[in-house]
Amino acid sequence: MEKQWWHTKTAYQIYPKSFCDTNGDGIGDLPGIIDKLDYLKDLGIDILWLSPIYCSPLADQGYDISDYYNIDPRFGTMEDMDRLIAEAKKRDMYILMDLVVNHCSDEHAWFRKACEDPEGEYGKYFYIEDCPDGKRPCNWRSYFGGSVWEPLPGHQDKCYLHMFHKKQPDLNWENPKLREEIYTMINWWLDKGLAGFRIDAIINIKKPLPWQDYPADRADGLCSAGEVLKHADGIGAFLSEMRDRCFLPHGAFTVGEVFNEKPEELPDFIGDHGYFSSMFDFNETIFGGSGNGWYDQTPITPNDYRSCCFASQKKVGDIGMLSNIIENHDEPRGVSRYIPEGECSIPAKKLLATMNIMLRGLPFIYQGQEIGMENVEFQSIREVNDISTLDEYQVARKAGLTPDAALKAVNRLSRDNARTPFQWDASANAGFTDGTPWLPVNRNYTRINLASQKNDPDSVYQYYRRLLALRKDPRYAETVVYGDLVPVFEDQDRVMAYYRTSAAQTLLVIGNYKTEPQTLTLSSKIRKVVLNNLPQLKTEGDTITLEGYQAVILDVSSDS
Ligand code: TEU
Ligand code: CA
Repeated sequence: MEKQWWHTKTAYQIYPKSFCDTNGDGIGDLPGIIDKLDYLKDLGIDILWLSPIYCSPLADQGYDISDYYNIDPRFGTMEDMDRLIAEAKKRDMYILMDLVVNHCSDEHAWFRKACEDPEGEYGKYFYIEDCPDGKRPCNWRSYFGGSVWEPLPGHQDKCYLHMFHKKQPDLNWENPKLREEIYTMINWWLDKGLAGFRIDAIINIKKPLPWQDYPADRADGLCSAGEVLKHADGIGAFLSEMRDRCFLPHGAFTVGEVFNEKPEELPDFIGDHGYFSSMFDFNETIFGGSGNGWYDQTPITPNDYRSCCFASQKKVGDIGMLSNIIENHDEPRGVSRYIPEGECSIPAKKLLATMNIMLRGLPFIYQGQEIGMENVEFQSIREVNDISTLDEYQVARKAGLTPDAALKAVNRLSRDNARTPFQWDASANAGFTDGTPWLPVNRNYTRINLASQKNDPDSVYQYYRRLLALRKDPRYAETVVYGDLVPVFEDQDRVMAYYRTSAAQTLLVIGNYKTEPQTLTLSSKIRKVVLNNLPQLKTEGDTITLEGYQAVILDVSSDS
């Protein structure tokens, strides 16, 4: 694998709406992000991915774009955006925007023109079909529930496709004119100085045509979008065209949100000349999923988490670099998901950080992860904002769960868990806003906030700073960034351990994922304890005893 400038970097996802509000309207904004650049630099962050801030009705929190060339006034102005890019550059930081081009908003001018003249030029930017008597072209289910077909406004005998929300009409990538519009927009942003993009739902842009039903997987007679994706071939033509027309000429960094990729396609996706620079590892997030819905998802155990991480590492090997996460804006908080209920201690949060950040690949920290933010606890479905969660609540209720059981089931996986405001301090609204936050702050903000951790050497925040620094420490960087990953102690219950090996060095990363101590026999001498989430490490001869949720990084390089 060829070395790239971004391999040594660390990335951070900002969900702008919940990051920092500077004008008291309860919505995070660009000036708030600029104010926090030094905080992020000090944390050890190089690359910033901003979830969408383009003009949008926010039906799907900005993933429904009504103008690709303008910043939504709720987040700020284009001058603010230019200032953010410039201020980041001054700090050797890089800005990624979210590229959402599987669909746009139904309030985009293109869709409005399509509704005026479905047979005209803009009608061909979308998938518009004749739907006499409401008959739908196929039985696909939207990610947000219900049919993917919606009556075209003003044309009851026609319908349009939306894989996501009905306010997110899919763009027709089979239309070269539409693709040209997209490439022009991408290059316009790259010419403004963006370092690249996170690429949203991009695997959805290729539909299996002509329209056809697939076996229904629920009583509603529909089939999942995931099932549809299995039948779509030829996406490479679009992705390679986008790479060659946009990303390559700008040397852009791109990370794909790719689900359901075909294993044999991996080199095409993230190899040296792949469509993208990297793609997220979602193996852990999709574990235990059920076609019946979130209520039926099997919780992931520590041993499952270990297996998922190692399977992804094995699958990718030296083909390219994965982007590793424990959470993002679509997922529950990682510490609430990957640490068993009742065991979510500070050492456990640090252990999870160690296990994930030390994997081979680019770490993507999600805002608030660095201070150990946890899931919210909904008291009522009325507290829920997320359209996906609201849909899954109805799915659970239709499956027979009581209101309380359905709420508890969707709370575990709700996207709102990651969308509550960043908890800066213990003041009103956790210092996020002087106004009323668009989504209530997690009630635990007086216990979990940055201010209480900033100057505490034993805090989760300070541990993240030490952990991230290893990627830039000349003593360890080559091994941490490029070292092979070799699992070890895989048969030891609730121990996650792996070597990171380079020509000159071997590091051993070990986590005791139990509350009780575990003793392990090492096959190599400990040269140095590089990092420890507890003050001490018990060793005796070639054994070590890890306390409950103790994680260590050991230099076990041989003398030769
Ligand atoms: O998500 C794409 C997606 O398919 C999964 O994340 C998931 O199925 C979806 O979030 C429903 O739970 C991307 C964005 O990350 C997400 O926030 C948007 O809602 C979606 O695309 C549509 O743009
Ligand atoms: Ca604001």
